[in-house]
Amino acid sequence: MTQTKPRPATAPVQDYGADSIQVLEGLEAVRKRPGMYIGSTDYRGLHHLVYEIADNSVDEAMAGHCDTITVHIAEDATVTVTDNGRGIPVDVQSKTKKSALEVVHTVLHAGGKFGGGGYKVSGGLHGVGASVVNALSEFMRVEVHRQGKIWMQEYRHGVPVDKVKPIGITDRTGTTSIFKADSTIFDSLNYQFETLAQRFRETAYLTKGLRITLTDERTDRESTFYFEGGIISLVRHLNKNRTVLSDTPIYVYRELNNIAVEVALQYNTDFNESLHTFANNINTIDGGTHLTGFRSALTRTLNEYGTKSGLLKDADAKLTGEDVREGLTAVVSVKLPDPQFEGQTKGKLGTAEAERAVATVLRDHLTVYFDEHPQEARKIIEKALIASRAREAARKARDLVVRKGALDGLTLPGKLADCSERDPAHSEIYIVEGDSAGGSAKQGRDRRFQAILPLRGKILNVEKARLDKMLSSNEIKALITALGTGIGDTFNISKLRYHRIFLMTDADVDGAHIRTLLLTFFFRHMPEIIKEGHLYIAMPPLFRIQVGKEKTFVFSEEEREQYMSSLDGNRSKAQLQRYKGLGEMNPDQLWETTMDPATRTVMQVNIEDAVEADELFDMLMGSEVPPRRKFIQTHAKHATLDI
Ligand code: 0RA
Repeated sequence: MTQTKPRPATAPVQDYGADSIQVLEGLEAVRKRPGMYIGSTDYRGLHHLVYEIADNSVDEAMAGHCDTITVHIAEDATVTVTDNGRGIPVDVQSKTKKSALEVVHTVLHAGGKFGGGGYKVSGGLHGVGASVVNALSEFMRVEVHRQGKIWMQEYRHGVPVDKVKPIGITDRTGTTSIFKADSTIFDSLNYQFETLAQRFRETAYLTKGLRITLTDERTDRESTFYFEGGIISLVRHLNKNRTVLSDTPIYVYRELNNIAVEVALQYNTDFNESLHTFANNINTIDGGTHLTGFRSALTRTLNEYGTKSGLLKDADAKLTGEDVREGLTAVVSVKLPDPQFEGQTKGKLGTAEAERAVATVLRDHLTVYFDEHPQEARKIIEKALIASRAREAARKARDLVVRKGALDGLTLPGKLADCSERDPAHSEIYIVEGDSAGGSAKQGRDRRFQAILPLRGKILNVEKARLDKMLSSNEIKALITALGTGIGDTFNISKLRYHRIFLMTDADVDGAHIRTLLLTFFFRHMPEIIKEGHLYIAMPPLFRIQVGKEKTFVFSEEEREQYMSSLDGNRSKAQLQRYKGLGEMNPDQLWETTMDPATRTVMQVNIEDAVEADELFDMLMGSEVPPRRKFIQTHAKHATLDI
């Protein structure tokens, strides 16, 4: 994350006291290595600035002093965050002889110094505070309404222009921060409304009663997020297209040993689990101790109630965790002082105490709830029992298939054209729709490292089907066998035979449908493959434009228009070819446009966040086309691969 762009150094300040020198050194450090403080200087880092400032206001809301936050993006990429909290303290501290407001905005990690107690969102993943945002902004201005006065300070590249001064009187309290990110540090100042909106929507769900409004002057868009029920609303939202077992989600909020535990859950008639966990409002996509506590309490309490009530007979073996999570939609949110995050992406809560806190709170609550709602309890236990029996049947079905050697990767499917390379790290597989496209791909490929698996016709809807039913599909069986990983309990990613898996389908509606089904299959049954970055979408072009010897491939009508207008006078000389489908390209063309690592364009599929991925299913499975396009745009990033 080295910076090469020239940019102004921090300007000198009037007062050269030891504190000021330290401050300057701090700001310089941030400006020299922004990546160390905010992760990157690409669009993620840019959006991070907004979250840093907004999260301070969310902390104020969590402390119970603020219920409205507005975020505004101006035409010139200036961002304004306003809250109606108590206002950042402005009093002069005896030690530094500076206003607390100034200290927060100029000293690294000064954010947590006051307002002790209370849980902080900031201080989480990158929680670096206002001083880092300030250092990375060409301009910042903070206005505090407090004790009848409006206090103000401005900064350039993090350095105060003047002291904190009163500039007027007011009858309200709150903080307004205005900043413009430094364009010499960030790749671009192009904020994405949807990216910000998604994050604020999630924050609003997690902070009951908080209203967050996002406005965008560039596009005149405005969204307000307010969920009276907090995570109850989130569970209802996640279940909105599903048939639920009871109308009202089960909900508990309780603080135990300084850990605030909030859980909402509701069963539906589907087979999938939709479980989302948060620690201090941070989405812990890899779970952690709070998740473990949730799971163990749920399984244990259901078994206890089942036995006590006679719904579970001795003949029924105990319900397993998998049984009780079938068709479960749940949100677990904990808030705790100083959370520890683990794992490569810091997406896993490590704090040991959270496990017992969640387990105790949930178990106590469910025990009372089941006693008071025997009908609801009965429905849940019956559903888990059905799941248990179905799982047994599925296991038998799988054993049968496995015993026949059908999935073990030893007997590769007949229609797989394998590559000669044996090292998975250097092997690729193209999963191709249809036999004719499969034929072109087989001829066009580099057989040394590229395998082709043609799939034919409709692949069954894996979203709705249970494993045993899925395994009756020859297409799915061939896919699993070719990949080599096995499936279900026996899935083992280390056996993956190709580290790059490309879904190659036509650019038409049928192609999109098959791609959706395949994506769904991977999301639901082999998520590790996506998480580890093995899954890609091949991008066959829609047009070839040739001017003289120069060929250009474009992927949409808009791109074609754009390219053609850029040709000006040469436009008449351009030869345009439209590809109707993969099968229509000859093997050479398919190689050149879609398969040659030197020239192809591919999209890597990634699960940005589990909530979105979960919502995705309704969306992908629905008939609405625009949201599906959006999925492709936002969840798959363009990448050109080299071998
Ligand atoms: C600590 C103490 C007090 C206010 C805040 C923090 C505070 C910080 C931010 C950052 C953005 N908006 C904020 N709102 C409040 C005040 C304590 C008091 O008034 O007694």
